[in-house]
Parts: sequence; C-alpha cells; structure tokens
Amino acid sequence: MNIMFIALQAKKNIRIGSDDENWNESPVNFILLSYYHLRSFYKKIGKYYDKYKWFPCDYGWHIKNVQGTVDTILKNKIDVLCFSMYLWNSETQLEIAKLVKEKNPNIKIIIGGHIGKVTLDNANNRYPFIDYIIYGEGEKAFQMLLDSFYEKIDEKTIPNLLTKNFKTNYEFFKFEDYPPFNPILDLKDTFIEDYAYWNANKANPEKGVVMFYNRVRGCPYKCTFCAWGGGLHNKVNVRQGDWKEEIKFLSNYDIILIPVDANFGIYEEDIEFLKYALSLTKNSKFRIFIQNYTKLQKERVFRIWEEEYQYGKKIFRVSLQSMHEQVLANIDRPEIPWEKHKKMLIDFKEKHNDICYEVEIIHGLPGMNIVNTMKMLLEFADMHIKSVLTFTWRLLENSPADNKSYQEKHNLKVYEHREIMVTKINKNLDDLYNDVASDNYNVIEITKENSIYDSTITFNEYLKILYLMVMNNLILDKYPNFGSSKLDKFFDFTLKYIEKITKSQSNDWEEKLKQYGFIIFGFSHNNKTIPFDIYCRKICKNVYQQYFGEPYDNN
Ligand code: B12
Ligand code: SF4
Repeated sequence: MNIMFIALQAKKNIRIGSDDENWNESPVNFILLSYYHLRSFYKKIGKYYDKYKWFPCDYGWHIKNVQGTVDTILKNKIDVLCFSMYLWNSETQLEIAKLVKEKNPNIKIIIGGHIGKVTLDNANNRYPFIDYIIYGEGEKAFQMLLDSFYEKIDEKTIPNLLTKNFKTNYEFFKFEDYPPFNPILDLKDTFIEDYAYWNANKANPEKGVVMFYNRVRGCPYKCTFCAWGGGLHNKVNVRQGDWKEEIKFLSNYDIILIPVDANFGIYEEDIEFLKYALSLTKNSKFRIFIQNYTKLQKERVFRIWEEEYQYGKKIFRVSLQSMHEQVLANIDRPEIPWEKHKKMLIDFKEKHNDICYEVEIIHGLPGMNIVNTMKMLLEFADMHIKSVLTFTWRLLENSPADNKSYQEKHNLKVYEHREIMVTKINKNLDDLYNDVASDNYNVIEITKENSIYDSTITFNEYLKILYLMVMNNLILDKYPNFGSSKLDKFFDFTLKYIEKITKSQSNDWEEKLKQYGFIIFGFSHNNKTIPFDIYCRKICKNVYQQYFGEPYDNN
C-alpha cells in the first residue's frame, strides 16, 4: 500500500504587529516531527513495514491552493493518507481530505495530532470523509492500525481511536514500554533523500531548514491557556533513544535544530544534550536553537544561557506571559517572583553587555488592562528588552480555559475571528465578510480562529493595548535605550491619537460580531483587504511621525 503524510506548516507568524507590508509569505522551512516519530516507531514495532511504500511527507511549503495537493495525492495513488492536525492547518487539511475522499472513496484517511474535543464530538457528523481519528500520542494506535490493514484485528482493541462506529479509551504512551527508537537515525536513508529535496525546494531560499526535535515529551504544569499533551495529561515522558548518535548524525547537515520540549532544562541531562550539540562544530551550518526553557529552575536556565552565549547566541527568549503576579495566578502559571527574576535578567545583561531579551506576552489574560500593561512595558523599557512578542490569546480546545466555569470566574469572553494569512486580498472588507459568511473563500488565505479575553475590558481597551504593544516595539527597534520616562510620555500621546481610531474599530467589531458571528482581522485599503497587523503598524508609524516630526522609516 502507498502511504503519505501531510503536516502543513504555519504560514504566517500570528504575533501582533510583527509583519510589515512586504513580509515574505513563505517565511520559513519548517519540518514537523510527527511523520518521523510515527514512521520510525512503526519500523521498529510494526509487522508490515516493508509492505508500505512511504511517500515523502508534504509540509506545505509551496501550497497555494488545496487542489494542487489533492491532485498529487490522487496521482500517487495513495492508499493510506495521514494528516497531522494543528490549530494552523486543520481547516485546510480537512478540506484536502474531503476532496480526496470524493475522488477516491477507497482511500483510508487517518487524522491525528492536536484534535480538540469539539472535533472529536462532532467528527462523525461533520467529517464523514475521515475513517480514523487518533487522538493523543499516536504511536501505538498508528502501529496497530497499520498492522490491521494487512491482518484482521479487532479495531476496538486499538487505544485513542475514534471511528464512525465507536470510540476507544485514551491510553498514555510510555516510551519505556517499548524498545528505544530514534526518529531520524532509524530512518537515515529517508532523511538523506528528504534533505536533498528540502534544500532543492525551499519555501524561503534565504533561510535554512528548521527541524524540530523532541526528547522530553509533555509538561508537568497546567497553564490555563495551554494544551500541551493535547490537554489530556500533565505527565512527562523521556524518549529512550540514542540522542547522542542522532544529534551527531544531524550535525553533518545544514539544519537549524529547535528542541520542542516544553521545559528545556527541567532535567540536568538537558544541559548535557545542549553541550554535546554545541560541541559538534565541524559543520558551521548545523545550529541548535532553544526557545522553551524550564519555568522554575531559573539557575539552570541561566547556566544554559551561558552555554548558548559562549556559542554566539545574543537574543534570549523569556516566556513570561505577564509580569503581574495576579495575572500569573489567574492562569496557573508556574513562575518565580518577578523581582527575583528581573534581578537575574539584569545581572546576566551586566555580565554580557552585548545580549538582549525578547519577552513573550499573551494579550487578553484575566486581570490584564491598559494600566498594568503600560506599567509592564515601562518596566521592560529600562531592562534592555529588545521586543515584546505579543500574541492574542487563542482559545485552545481542551486547555483548562476551555471550560465554562473557568471562563465565568474570570469574566472571559470567546469570539470567533478570521486571520488573513497573505499580504493582501483583492477584495474590500465588506465583500470578504459576505464571502466568508457563505463559505466561499480560500482556507489557505483566511483561517478561522477562536480568541478569548477578559471582558472586564471593552473591545476599545483591548485594541488600545494592541496598539501600545506595537508602538512599544517600533520604538524599541529604533531606540533600544529610549527609557521609561520618555516612553511614558509617548504612550500618553499615542493613547490620545488612537482614541478615535480604536473607538470606530471597536464599534465595527461589535457590529460585525452581531451581524456575522465573527470578526475579520483586516482593513480595506484601495479596494483590497490587508491584515490587521499591517494596518496597525501603519497607524503606529503615523503616530510616530506626528510625535517626532519625521517618518518612522527614515533610516
Ligand atoms: C513546532 C510547534 C510550533 C511551530 C510551528 C511549526 C510549523 N510547522 O508551522 C511554531 C513555533 C511556529 C508554532 C506556532 C504556534 N503554535 Co505551536 N507548537 C509546536 C510544538 C512545540 C511542537 C510540535 C511537534 O512537532 N511535536 C512533537 C511531535 C512528535 O508530537 P506531536 O506533533 O504532538 O505528534 C504526536 C501526536 O500529536 C500524534 N500525531 C501527530 N500527527 C499525527 C498524525 C497521525 C496520522 C497520527 C496517527 C498521529 C499523529 O502522534 C505524534 C506522536 O505521539 C507543539 C507542542 C508539542 N511539543 O507538541 C506546539 C503546539 C502544536 N502549538 C500550539 C500553538 C497554540 C501554537 C500557536 C497558536 C501559538 C501562538 N499563540 O502563536 C502558534 C500558531 C502559529 C500560527 N501561525 O497559527 C499548540 C497547538 C494546539 C492545537 N490545537 O493545535 C501546541 C500543542 C502547544 C500548546 N501550547 O499547547 N508551533
Ligand atoms: S505553557 Fe509551557 S509550562 Fe505552561 S503548561 Fe504549557 S507547556 Fe507547560
């Protein structure tokens, strides 16, 4: 049988204010891991590995329309089609699955990955074209399912499975119950072939191939906005394979390796892992880049940073989400007291003058308002924080916040909205609303999202916070040492300037929500619709020009 995976990458950064008019629509060359993990596990444990012809996984680097992918699947006579579902690709992938099934009713379609409970509850009615849904960790169910296509077994013995007729119970996958396996090392030949293809077909030729890497799976915490582990468990599980050999092998290739463990540094072995990876210097184009650090073991985080600094890293990511204790308590975020954390950040900066920080913040968290956001940004302004990466709070299915009583307790409101994933769409916004309402749109260009926010603030205030965040980053970009007292004055000016704009935008959002049940994050400009981000940056640059008397983009 012919088998193929589809795991489309996120097309656009959804950080607020991160994109200018000319951002590249295919910014990165991401390799997601699910295909390598599942295939290597099947190779080790499955009975019929050689009976399957494995086609390369499609990561969606060049996908511009759904039909192109459908045609490739049909042309290759795929018998078993597997989709890795994530928030950013579900709609597109479901569309592909539907069209493929219409043309080839005999194809077996399996979806796995980050499938929330709404999808599971509605699966049989809404997605009759899907044969098997595997939720949670996929290894065991995937192996049993592939075996079952060659040898009859009772499907009801397969864990984590939903079909049109039944659902089986969830079973936590433990690495130690199986022989060790190495996703890349066990598929060396496949990797070498794939690598040649990736390099010849980059989505963005100016950037390297980014490969995610997972050794420690899961997270022991339960921040209410997060659905790590599919929202099914808070267990941590360490892969048993030979990571040293694997990293050594990978270091021969021009790959940027990004560990996707939730809390890098939670184990002492993580430092060993990093030191070893950094010691592999033969190929200078092999790099390792860590972003998710352990939350509570800060001493270990700074030891890791020290290693990374020696290796050349200059920008360090702080996943803070909020500086305020009450907000952190509201979201169950494990964190050390801010004053202590701040001191450690300042000390590290004093030791290494050439470094800077970027801080991750989620907008809309319970307890966040204009006053404490400004307080936080002013505090950051004196701390060499290069940028504040702001994300609007997406409601993740199965996350602790996806629960009515939690939402009521914190006055949270959910609203549906659409993100525009391209630099512009050649239609004005009113026409686009009608198209989306009648399901007549390109799912690659416009994605459907659910956001959630603390509704003790109004939409007007919600928007003001977004503008302040974007403004803050524009200033920091230009004047890294602007300082809090100048910034304070500038924020006052900004709030006055944007008053009318946010008022009219928030009225429009309220109206559109009533009329259509969703908001499009976009603005009409010369009969075209541009993403909210781009518009927001334009407005902020106007504010800058008014305040400083010169255009922002001058030098
Ligand atoms: C890499 C990654 C990214 C990359 C995206 C890369 C890309 N290709 O575009 C980046 C950093 C850009 C990113 C961004 C975001 N991400 Co992200 N990301 C991840 C991460 C860290 C790793 C995924 C991975 O490779 N895991 C390792 C593999 C082995 O595990 P896995 O993917 O879960 O696969 C297993 C099972 O799911 C299952 N499975 C998977 N596919 C299949 C297929 C079949 C057929 C079967 C049977 C089984 C199966 O079996 C596998 C083995 O057990 C996960 C967290 C995590 N550690 O999983 C979050 C995660 C997927 N991201 C998440 C979120 C929320 C985001 C953001 C929205 C965050 C934000 N606010 O900006 C953005 C979205 C970007 C956008 N434009 O929309 C959520 C997703 C929830 C969801 N419902 O999809 C996760 C789970 C993290 C979390 N906080 O809960 N992300
Ligand atoms: S946000 Fe990070 S620390 Fe919190 S539950 Fe998710 S993975 Fe764990």
